[in-house]
Formats: sequence, C-alpha cells, structure tokens
Amino acid sequence: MTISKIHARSVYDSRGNPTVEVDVVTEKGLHRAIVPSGASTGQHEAHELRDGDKSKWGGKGVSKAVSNVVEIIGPAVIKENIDVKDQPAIDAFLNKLDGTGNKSKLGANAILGVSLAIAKAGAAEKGVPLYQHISDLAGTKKPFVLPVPFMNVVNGGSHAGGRLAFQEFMIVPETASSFDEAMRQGAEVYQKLKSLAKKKYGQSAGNVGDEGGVAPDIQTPEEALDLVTEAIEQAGYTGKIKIAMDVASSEFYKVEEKKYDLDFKNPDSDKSKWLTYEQLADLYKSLAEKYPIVSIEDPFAEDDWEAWSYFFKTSDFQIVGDDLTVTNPLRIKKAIELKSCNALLLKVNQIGTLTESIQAAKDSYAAGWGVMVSHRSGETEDVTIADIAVGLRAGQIKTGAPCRSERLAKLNQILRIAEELGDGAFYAGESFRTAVKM
Ligand code: 2PG
Ligand code: MG
Repeated sequence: MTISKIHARSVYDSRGNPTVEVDVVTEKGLHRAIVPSGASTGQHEAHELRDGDKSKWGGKGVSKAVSNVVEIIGPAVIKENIDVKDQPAIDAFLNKLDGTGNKSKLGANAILGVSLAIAKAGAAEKGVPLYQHISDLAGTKKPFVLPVPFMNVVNGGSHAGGRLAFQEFMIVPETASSFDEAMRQGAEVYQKLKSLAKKKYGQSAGNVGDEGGVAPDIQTPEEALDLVTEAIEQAGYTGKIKIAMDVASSEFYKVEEKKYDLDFKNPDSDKSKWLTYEQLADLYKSLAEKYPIVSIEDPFAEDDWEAWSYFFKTSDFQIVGDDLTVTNPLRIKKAIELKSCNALLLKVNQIGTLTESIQAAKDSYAAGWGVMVSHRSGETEDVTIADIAVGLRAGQIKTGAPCRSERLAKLNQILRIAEELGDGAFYAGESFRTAVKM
C-alpha cells in the first residue's frame, strides 16, 4: 500500500515539446502517467509550468516541473503515507502542498502527473482495471457505458496551417450498434475523406494537422462541412453519422472590438468582415439547418458570457463549454447559473487533479449536462482518458482522428475495454448526452 518511490522525467509530446512523465512505484509495480498539453488553451486553465528559458526548447522546457515532483511533491507524498486508493486524500494533499488557487507554485503539469500515476497505483492495489477504480471513486452506476468517439477529421484553427478559422470538424457515429462498429465506420469515412481532400484540393491536402485530421487550405466552414458530408456519403453512412464542431472561438475573438475574426490567421484581415456574436450565432444556425450537426463546442469566447446565454436560448443541440468552463467547478457553477451551455468538455490538465475532474463531471451531470472527455492537441502514448471516459460513464470522448498513434492509443484502449467487458457494457450511441442515466 505504501509508495516506495516517486520519480519524474521530461519526455516529448506529439508536437515535439517537452512534457512531464511521472513514475510511482509500489509493491504492485511501476505506475506511470504522462501529461498532455494544449495549443488553444483557455486563459482560466490551471497553470502549466514551463521553464521560460528561450535558449532551450523555445522556453517550453519542463525541468522546473520535473524537479518539483522529484524534490518536493514526491518526498512529501511518501512521508505523508496516504493510502494510494484514497484519491480524494491524495489530491487534497497535493492542493495543500501547492497552496495556490491555480496550481501555479508547483505547476498543474507536475501535480497532474502525480495524481494520475497514483490513481493507477490505486487501481493496481485493488486489483481492478483503472476504469473500474474511477467508477468506484465517482460512484457511477453499472453497467459500464462505452463512449461515442467524436473523431476530428478536418483540422483548422490553431491546430493547422491553412486559413480555416474553426478548429475541429468531427464525425459522430452515434447510430452504430457498438463501439467497435463506430470505429469501423469512422475509419472508413476517414479514408474516403483523405482521398477526397487530395482529389479536390491537391496532394498536400492529405497532410494532417495536430489531431490527425486532414488540413486542406480552405477558408469557410461550409467547405469543410461539404467535404465531410461527401466523405460520409461515399462511405455509405448518410443519415447515420452526424457532425460536431469545436469552433475554439476564443482564438479569434477581438476583445476590444467585441468581434469574431474568421480570417484570424491572415495578418491583413479585413476588419469590416469581423462578426458580432449575433452574426456568428446566425451562421451556426444556418449551418445546423444545412448539415446534421449535433454538437458545437466553444461557439463563443471564454469570457463572452452574454453571447453564450443568447445562443443557448435558441438552440436544441449540444453546446459544449471548453475554454469557458476549463473543467473548473467554479466556472461550471457560473455557466450553470447563467444558462451558458449544456455540456462540459472534461480535460484533466485544465484543472490538474483526478478528484477535481471527477467533481467537475458530477456537477455537470447534476445540472443535466452532458460530459465529453477530451485529449489535448499535444498528446502522448498515455491512455488514461479512455479509462476516465468509461469510468465516468461520460458517453462521449474526443481524441482526434482515427489517425496518428497518440490519438488512436485512446481509442484502441477502449476497444480493449469493450472486449474485456463484452456484454457487461453498452455503447452510448444516440443517448450520448445522457449516458450517465442510461
Ligand atoms: C480543444 C483542444 C483539444 P487544445 O480545444 O478542445 O481538441 O485543443 O488542446 O489545443 O486546447
Ligand atoms: Mg475546445
């Protein structure tokens, strides 16, 4: 039950930037976690500690965070001798040790690595899979529910080089009969999409963005949606596979003008074309009439609360808060009160511990919201979020395209879980927004 060693090192994420890896050793063996990192990060996220020394890795080194684990957190946690199965006590201790509201002293990346590695140690101690341990911690009911994979097949925004402002166009295989089948459908559509993109926009359009989706140099959301729609049709899934978007609009919100710039990657962007939130809301409504859109994430900027409430009143699809809510119970509370959205994007590194992430999901469920567990654009081979999605009964996971191993690692892990659970699990399917109650 006791931890004999906590060690950390700097490894590399999928964009080639340094990130923190933590090893926790107990009698049951070695338990390891690697921390992901975002590009379109919300201002209100917990603090990711980077060295800032521009002469190395452009300032992105994590040697301070690593030494905080090795020299401060590790020795303190071992000395405290907390039961590794007691995740709330572990995470409360980590928060106390840090002592700041946003984990800026020790770094959310240092703290999260320890929190997740200890969760794995806790599961091993109990002799159960990680998703089972997380389900116990969250108190979710059984049987297990396997999430719908929201697969990001066209990459734009800050995740790709082209002009496209909206960040993610996802396919949603919600009518598949099982998770395995959803994966097959998604993979088939993806292959069609790749050939189609090359045919329409030239060979280079088959190159992929940070999350494995194609990244043709197109400009409008309609072009992207037409491409996805055609790929769905060619694969034979019209009417069966739906579409979701992450606009990530904080990336192109002009705070002073209170406007949205859909040409934000162009330094000579024409200001007269920038949109008010009402105009952007109208654009979403017209897109939702034309395409089978079931979910829109971050339609408005992280502090444009008025826009969120305005849009919420008139839409019946899922509206997901990411930069708005940053997996933070205080921001979630505000969004519930102001009726800003009806789903949470859950990213463990936005808040920095497993216990607070579980709390964020529970608060969201209590308000009748959906929960989508999410990767970051900078990812690794760590698959913890797959177990979190199953353990929390989230019913939805987004972890990129069915392409690139740091994305597929999570989806492959769910395939293993599906096989292990067999008839002991349902696929969330069309009930993805209310999977917790299935
Ligand atoms: C998002 C994410 C993940 P990032 O905006 O939802 O897709 O991107 O990790 O860059 O914040
Ligand atoms: Mg997002």
